[in-house]
Amino acid sequence: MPSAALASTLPKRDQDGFWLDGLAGEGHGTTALTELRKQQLVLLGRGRRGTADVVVDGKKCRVNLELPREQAQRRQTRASSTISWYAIGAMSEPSPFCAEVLKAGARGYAAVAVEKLFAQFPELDRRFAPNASSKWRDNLLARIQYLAASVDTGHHVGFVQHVAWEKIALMARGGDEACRDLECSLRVLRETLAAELPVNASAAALQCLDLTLERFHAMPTDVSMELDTSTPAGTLGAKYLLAVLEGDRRAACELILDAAKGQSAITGTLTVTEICERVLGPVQIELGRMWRLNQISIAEEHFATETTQTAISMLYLHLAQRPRHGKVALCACVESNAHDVGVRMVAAALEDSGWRAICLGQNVPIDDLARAAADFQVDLIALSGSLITHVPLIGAAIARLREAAPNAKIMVGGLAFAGSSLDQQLGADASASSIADVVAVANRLVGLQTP
Ligand code: B12
Repeated sequence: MPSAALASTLPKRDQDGFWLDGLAGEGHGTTALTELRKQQLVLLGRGRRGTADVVVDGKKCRVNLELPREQAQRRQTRASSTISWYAIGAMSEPSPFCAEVLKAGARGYAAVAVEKLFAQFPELDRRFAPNASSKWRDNLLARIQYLAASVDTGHHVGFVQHVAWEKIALMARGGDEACRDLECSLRVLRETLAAELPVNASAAALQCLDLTLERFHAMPTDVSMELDTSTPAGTLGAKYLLAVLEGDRRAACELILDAAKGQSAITGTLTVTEICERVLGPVQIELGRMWRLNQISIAEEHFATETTQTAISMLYLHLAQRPRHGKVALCACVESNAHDVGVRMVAAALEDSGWRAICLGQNVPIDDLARAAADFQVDLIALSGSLITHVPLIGAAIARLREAAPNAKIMVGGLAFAGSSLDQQLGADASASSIADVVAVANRLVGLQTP
């Protein structure tokens, strides 16, 4: 389904030159219009032009799949006038229409792009055997989804960052050749979308790809270590990581618990919040770096993350025994986000300072989130997103939560928000980048003093 944000802006009369025969009149709600729009997008995504007959709400309707030329040109001019913004990494104008077209036609575009890619670089078939084309189809499909999320939010830099992440991972696995494959596939994707996307939907996607390609060669092929072993907390993190990589969960957790109990020879006493912020958080990021550089396997990353989750759970018993002030926070990752270490740390930090935190963890469907917010009568909702693809869903969740829990304040955070103003764009009340800031910001939002 199109996002709630898009659904709420759907025009009754078509502003893009589509005519909504039979549905634009009285008695048909947003759902029917949304469904009609979806069918238009699917057809456009498949490259259909002219008109088509579709059935919506039991009624046969004719939709126009051609746009008036002047409107399309005006949109393209407006979009291209914002190019200079991308150059400095600022936000662009969100293009939810482009995003919907991309999502609706993603499989088709990926298939066409793979055909072009293999026609231009026939050796890929041999190098990626067996099932070379299906591997590339999956790869391009995922890339189109990241692209859709970036144009949806106007945060084109999100796509650039994703490709930069991929470039390092590929460099570590296949060297220069793998990086060249990535660049070629992006060029072919651009070619494909330039030819296949409806003219009024292409500008944002092409600009995002151009920005990425422009920066491709400047993207690093290596990344430096996250843990700062010149500090006691960094040294503790390094010892913890070593114990984990040796497969010794108990030794790893004991190191962390010793710090919480004031028995660590390395750090002395650390609060739960300090352990999250200065020890376990950097360890997790270091794990990501090691995986990216092909130094550890997925199994090792999973075991380490699992151990970190255990450590966070054990720390729960060592929270400061502050009296509760009565405010309640709901902490969660929206659906499709599997990264819940950060949000668990947010919940721990809030609990540590007197909040009652209800942490729902990863991948929470929007309706259930809304129900929980209403049932627990929460004062604050903290939503976490790690990838750019999580951001549109957080936008949809905020819209839904404003109805379900109108008095609750909403905070967003996580890797996907780093260095952007996406929080304001989505209509959140605040954001915070570090655990230390989370409590101060949360307190301010609900009118509490931070000690
Ligand atoms: C562990 C991990 C996983 C685990 C997660 C398990 C779990 N239960 O959490 C698994 C294996 C599931 C996973 C999957 C994927 N991952 Co992953 N993952 C990581 C890794 C290594 C660590 C994440 C973590 O624990 N970070 C530590 C926490 C503490 O950091 P944080 O979440 O940013 O939270 C901090 C702040 O952001 C803030 N915060 C967080 N939430 C909130 C909320 C609020 C309200 C506020 C105020 C603040 C706040 O507070 C925290 C403390 O400072 C990162 C590497 C990295 N650099 O982060 C990659 C990473 C995030 N993953 C990545 C990717 C690509 C993926 C996958 C797409 C991989 C794939 N091809 O399948 C999937 C996507 C899954 C999905 N649908 O979400 C990339 C993202 C790159 C990009 N820019 O697009 C990264 C960066 C990988 C890397 N090696 O560098 N991943």
